[in-house]
Amino acid sequence: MKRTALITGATSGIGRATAHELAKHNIKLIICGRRQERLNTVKEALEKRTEVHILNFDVRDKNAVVSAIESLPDDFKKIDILINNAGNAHGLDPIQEGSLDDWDAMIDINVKGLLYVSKAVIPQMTERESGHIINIGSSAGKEVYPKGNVYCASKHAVVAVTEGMRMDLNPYGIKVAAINPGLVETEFSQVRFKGETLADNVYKGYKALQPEDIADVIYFAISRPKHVNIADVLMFCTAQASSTIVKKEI
Ligand code: NDP
Ligand code: 8X3
Repeated sequence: MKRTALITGATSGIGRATAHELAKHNIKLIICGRRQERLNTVKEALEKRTEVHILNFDVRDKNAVVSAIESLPDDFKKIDILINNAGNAHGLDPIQEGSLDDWDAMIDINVKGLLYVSKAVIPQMTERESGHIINIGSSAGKEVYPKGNVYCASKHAVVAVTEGMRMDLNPYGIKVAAINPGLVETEFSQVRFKGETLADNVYKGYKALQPEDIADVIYFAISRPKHVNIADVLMFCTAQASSTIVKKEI
């Protein structure tokens, strides 16, 4: 039987590339995000390969999360794979200059949003004693870098929540994984720098990871045999050795 995957943050970057990769493999998709037009465009492209359902909600809004999951039509209600990908960095400032709004956004979206969506989906997985949850963490969840403070904290939390989920869901045979990329060329830096030209320089002078590279690894993880769980992956582009070491040709 066809599996169904729910992907948060499917309007852009890693989430959108993952939706395309999974569609190639005939997995039914529930694509989520806030930008309705983007969701429509992504759905239209994916429908050539698989069935697609759109959920438009802000992961920060716990009532909206619950209503969205409850609204799923019968043929999309059974979620086999949950990909908690929605998230961003907001700002890159020393702690003493950081913006409270940016901090709220990162904690509310990257951490609390991931928890809300998981809470809405996990009960059906525990009931069936099967399922696969993939949380998109970051190299920033493994290592703190200057001015990364709250974004790094949010991604450290994702790694911790992933480990906690894996332990608590172990009796139910549910696979839980964190995929932790380094620099990936997406709209991430546009969001982090609020569209400023600073964002244009982030991926210059080297070949960053592409969203499709992360999608490949996600598909690898979800296509392993039942007894194999790819529990934790750290991915860098070849030019990157750590959060602060990137070999650039300028
Ligand atoms: P993008 O900015 O390209 O995509 C972010 C996605 O998250 C969009 O689809 C956006 O959809 C969604 N999103 C953001 N905020 C919300 C919200 N409040 N409610 C619902 N959806 C939301 O960035 P990436 O693809 O790079 O980021 C995806 C994930 O990968 C994030 O968790 C990020 O932290 C992580 N990551 C990124 C890296 C990078 O270098 N790019 C490296 C390591 C990890 P919409 O705006 O339509 O709601
Ligand atoms: C995104 C990678 O290095 O900007 O999580 O934190 S980084």
